[in-house]
Amino acid sequence: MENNRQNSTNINWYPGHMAKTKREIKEKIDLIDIVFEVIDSRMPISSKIVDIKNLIKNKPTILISTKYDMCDQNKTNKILKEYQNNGYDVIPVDLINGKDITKIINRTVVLQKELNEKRKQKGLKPRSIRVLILGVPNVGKSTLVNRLVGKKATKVGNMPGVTKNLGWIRIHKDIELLDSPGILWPKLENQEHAHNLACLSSIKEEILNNEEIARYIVSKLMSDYPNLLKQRYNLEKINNIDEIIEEIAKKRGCVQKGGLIDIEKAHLIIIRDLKEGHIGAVTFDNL
Ligand SMILES: Nc1nc2c(ncn2[C@@H]2O[C@H](COP(=O)(O)OP(=O)(O)OP(=O)(O)O)[C@@H](O)[C@H]2O)c(=O)[nH]1
Ligand SMILES: [Mg+2]
Repeated sequence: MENNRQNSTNINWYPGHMAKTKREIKEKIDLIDIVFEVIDSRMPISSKIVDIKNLIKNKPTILISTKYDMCDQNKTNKILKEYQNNGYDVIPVDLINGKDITKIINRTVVLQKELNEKRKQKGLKPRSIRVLILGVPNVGKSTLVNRLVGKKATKVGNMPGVTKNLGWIRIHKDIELLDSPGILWPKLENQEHAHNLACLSSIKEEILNNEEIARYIVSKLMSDYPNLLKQRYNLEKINNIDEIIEEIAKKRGCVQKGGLIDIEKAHLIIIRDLKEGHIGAVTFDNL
């Protein structure tokens, strides 16, 4: 795979506002009981924040794997199984369909019971469990909040001493959610993970140009999903990235004035096709 990639930029991107986000999460973390850590099923490894454990002080975590409907389930299941083997509570979800939300609620209620069992032993009264949602950009955090909130939710009144500027929403009689999810950026130390994030999430604009993203997508499809690549663009042979992109450009009528091939337009088509799921169900991480 690596060999197929030509002229690839070394991604070394860590936005300045990350320090601020981390500080905000540190402020919030003592107010919450559990974390919904959101990852993308099409890249369950690349979209997971490596150093999250320190940040969330080992709070119990439910790993919510979004966009399960868009992923290569065989491949993704193996990775999610590995997380489970490492002690994670994992729930794959299709947030567009929304029926998986009940699983998240049920699992959270179990954790709430455990929390109150501990409180009881300390002589404390039972209370709702408080949840913070965390994840990389574009992973589905807002969609998840909207699904959880649904129509029934009500704003939670100020809790003395804890809320000040934070808004809590009651999403169930026993569950309260911090209304603004935390956005995290991975460190992008691993170049393959960085490229996966660039082509499957929304952070690409800042770190890679369209040509590089499109070329990476084609190289990844060549190695992992050659048949999907052939089918989508009706290609006979797929030996060389330049030839493939040129062929896609021709087939999609990407021509400039004077008949020149508009390769930039082809790049955009490839990127959009992947993003919108037109190429098929894919997972770009491998165990
Ligand atoms: N097919 C599918 N699409 C999803 C799913 N979850 C989220 N999406 C889509 O993914 C895109 C990003 O979702 P958001 O909820 O805006 O993601 P976010 O994490 O809040 O993004 P930022 O606020 O930019 O950090 C939207 O177009 C959603 O419709 C899912 O389970 N399946
Ligand atoms: Mg959002």
